[in-house]
Amino acid sequence: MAERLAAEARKAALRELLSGWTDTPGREAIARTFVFRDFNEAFGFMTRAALAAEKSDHHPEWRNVYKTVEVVLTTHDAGGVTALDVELAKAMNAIARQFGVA
Ligand code: H2B
Repeated sequence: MAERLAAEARKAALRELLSGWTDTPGREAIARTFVFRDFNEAFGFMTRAALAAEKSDHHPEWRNVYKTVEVVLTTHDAGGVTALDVELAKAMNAIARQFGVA
């Protein structure tokens, strides 16, 4: 099982991630809201991110409203944020950049 990151390691990981990810108040999780041009692009992002998530057997909590995708990442098995979340967050940033979202 992946090892849970303590508060400081979680903050350091957030600083390393390019942009947008924040700690989540009241939960050991990281979050980012992505805003795309339209629903087509938001769902395209979700489709590519879903494939990446399934490949690594690590899955997001997320919510889509029209062109906005709210993502929360945590490792349920570990009860907190692990390297698996950091890797998925980086992958999502890279996919979002393919749609012009920095
Ligand atoms: N995703 C996330 N975010 N946390 C987990 O602990 C987790 C997961 N566990 N995807 C995986 C699947 C586990 O349930 C399976 C059995 O590997």
